[in-house]
Amino acid sequence: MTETTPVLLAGSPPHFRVFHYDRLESTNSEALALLDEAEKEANIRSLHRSVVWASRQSAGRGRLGRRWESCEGNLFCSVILCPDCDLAEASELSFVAALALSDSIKLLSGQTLQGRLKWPNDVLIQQKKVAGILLESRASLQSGAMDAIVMGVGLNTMASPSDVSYPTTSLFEASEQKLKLTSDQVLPVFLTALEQWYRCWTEIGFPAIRESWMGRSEVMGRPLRVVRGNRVLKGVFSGLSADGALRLRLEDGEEVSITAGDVFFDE
Ligand code: BT5
Repeated sequence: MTETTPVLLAGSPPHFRVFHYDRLESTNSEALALLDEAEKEANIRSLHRSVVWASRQSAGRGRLGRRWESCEGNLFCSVILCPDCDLAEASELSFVAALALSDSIKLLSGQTLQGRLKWPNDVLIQQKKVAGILLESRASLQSGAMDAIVMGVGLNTMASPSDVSYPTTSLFEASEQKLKLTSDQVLPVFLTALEQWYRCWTEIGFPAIRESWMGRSEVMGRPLRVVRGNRVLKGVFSGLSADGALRLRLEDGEEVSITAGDVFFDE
């Protein structure tokens, strides 16, 4: 853990405290380390709405230990949240983050780019991945119950890697006007959108998030392949279930709920 003090970021909503670092291995790891420190002083909740933001990231990670290629100039941040709920409910926050990213893309591009959403945690522009979300939870050493969520967000603003298995893009590459946005311009916009969707989640509830997410889904009604380990399921996306699982209508007409896996378009 590196010592740092909160920075004032123009345009950031007042509810968030942003800690800026020049370079980190992973903003998620730093956020988890901050939580470990706070637990020693029984002070976890003091970190609610703290944001770890790094200008450079050397070992960004995705789900299942995958690598997140962190190209220079892109946004890397992790938001600490302590919602009053259990872990299953807190996993809905990845849909909250995706909606905030999609709003941010629309706003930052002057409505010229659309961030479409792909289950479970991707944001796409023109069917290429522009952002990823990694939720990690922390359990209290004493009670074992979840006491905080780290919402890691990587958004390709300036560049995207070409040597990964899925097509990728950035706001710069995808926009006709070749948008050049710095992460200190992007982060306040994302946090403002996140605050709105977080409030929607806490005050109205997941059904509203689910509806909005489905409205922006890239995959509704499309033939998909869902891969989990060695298992491959083929079918058509038929929506999100009440708890955020992916509903897939299989070729024989049976409908199944999938809680984890990777989705590929099958066309
Ligand atoms: C994700 O995982 O998409 C979550 C990525 C979260 C990264 C942020 S950055 C800030 C915070 N700190 C961290 O350490 N992590 C978070 P997953 O669904 O497993 O997708 C990973 C896959 O996306 C890789 O295996 C590649 O195929 C692809 N990929 C890697 N880097 C990419 C990039 N920059 N843009 C688009 N796709 C990428």
